[in-house]
Amino acid sequence: MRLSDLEQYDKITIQCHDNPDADTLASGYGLFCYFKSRAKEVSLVYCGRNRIQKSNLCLMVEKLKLPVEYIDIGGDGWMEVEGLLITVDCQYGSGNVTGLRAGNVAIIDHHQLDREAIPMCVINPNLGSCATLVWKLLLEEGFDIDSDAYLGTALYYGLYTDTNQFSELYNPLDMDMRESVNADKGLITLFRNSNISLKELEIAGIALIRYSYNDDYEFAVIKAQPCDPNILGLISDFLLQVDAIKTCAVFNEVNDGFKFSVRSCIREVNASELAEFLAEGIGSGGGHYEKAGGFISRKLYEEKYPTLHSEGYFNNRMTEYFDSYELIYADEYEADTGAMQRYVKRRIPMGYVKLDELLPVETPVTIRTMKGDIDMRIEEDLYVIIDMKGEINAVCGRKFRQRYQPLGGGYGVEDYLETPDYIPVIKDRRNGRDMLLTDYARACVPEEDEKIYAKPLERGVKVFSSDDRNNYMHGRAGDYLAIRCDDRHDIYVVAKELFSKAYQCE
Ligand SMILES: [Mn+2]
Repeated sequence: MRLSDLEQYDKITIQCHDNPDADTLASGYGLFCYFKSRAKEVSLVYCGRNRIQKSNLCLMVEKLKLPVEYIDIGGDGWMEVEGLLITVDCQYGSGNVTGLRAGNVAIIDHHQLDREAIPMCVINPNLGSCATLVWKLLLEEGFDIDSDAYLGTALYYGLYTDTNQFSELYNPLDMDMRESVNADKGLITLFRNSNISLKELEIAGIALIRYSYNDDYEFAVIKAQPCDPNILGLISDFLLQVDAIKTCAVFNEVNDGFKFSVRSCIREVNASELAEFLAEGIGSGGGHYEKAGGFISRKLYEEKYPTLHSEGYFNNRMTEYFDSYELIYADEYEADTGAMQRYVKRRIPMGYVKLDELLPVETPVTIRTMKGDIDMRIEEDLYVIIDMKGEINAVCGRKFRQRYQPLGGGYGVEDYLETPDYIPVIKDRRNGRDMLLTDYARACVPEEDEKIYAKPLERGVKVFSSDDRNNYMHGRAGDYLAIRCDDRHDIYVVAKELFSKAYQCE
């Protein structure tokens, strides 16, 4: 569905969820601006027991002149809206949005699907904020975000609050939105510093004295009282300051599940990956190396763990995480290659871009992929290889000519990328201009001589290579541990699904 599909309706009501937060208000306002520009009779509303009272939200409504109206329909009352009803940052029929009645309903949201999908909906649970989704929908229609003086600031603030001050931001589209909108930084600073109430200060204080601690793995877990999710980030940042605590998770219950924040200060634990692990199969999580967060859906949790209480779940799952892998430091690891098979890399076509043909030497760029950002400067004779997962790998010209052979043909995204959720983008940091790397790619194949020893992993590993001191490669049971035959300390992990496609027995 696109926004223009909804233009068949002349009367449109946009409904935020009850107890609105900055994200639902920003998203609603984005839609409001759009339909207004299409000369629709449009209103932005919310219901529920409480009016907006949090001081940052009152400021947001006032300073950004948000035309949001409160509809009081009482406990058992109901109201019918004419034309089209759009619920934004929530799903029609869910517990957190008081049911207005309408003949035609659309949903625009970034939470996990709560019930059956309806025909008119756009739901993308991988995004950090609904504001990002609305931004994308607006761009798809060619709508000029800057045509409204406040919209950029609203969208930016929506993302800011929904990702714990950008610290739990992990989707590349979210990053694109943050960088491209015009936000009034003075107003953002004002909103940001009106963020917690005295009551929340107390919640944070009580939470801090109720930690549980695991001294084998040096982690702490806290369940906080119901509170605004950004308080979780605040508590976990503080908790990590404790010398005995190397990683932590802080969570609480929200309407439809659990929100959580994760922090890590050791290189052996990537907070983003730990957050993903905590939400695996029942929600979504991610973020950065040191700060991350996520959401667990109550419905999925109760199906999977009908009798386990939430503190038990978080503590067990943290322990499971630490039990689930072995640490491999590549430069000192002595592999038992006798127990491994020899394989040779198949010659699968991939994409490559010669970067100095794309941008002048010395240009600072960021290459953004689904796995994260890579900052670099364009160098002479520098290449990037785009693998079938859309991940990129920078190589110098000498290595490129040694290891790859250009095919002399073009590069079709459909032919070479397996699941293009997000196509790698190269950003020129001098002017913020984005280019899709695949638009400039040509095809190549690896030379035949890459030989490895490999074996399927029985349990997880984290491989620390000597090239990159700060990151690790994570493998799970079933993935393959690979060691280059010509360099026993060049150790890496190949995902299970990729291995048989990329390697064959020698
Ligand atoms: Mn949201």
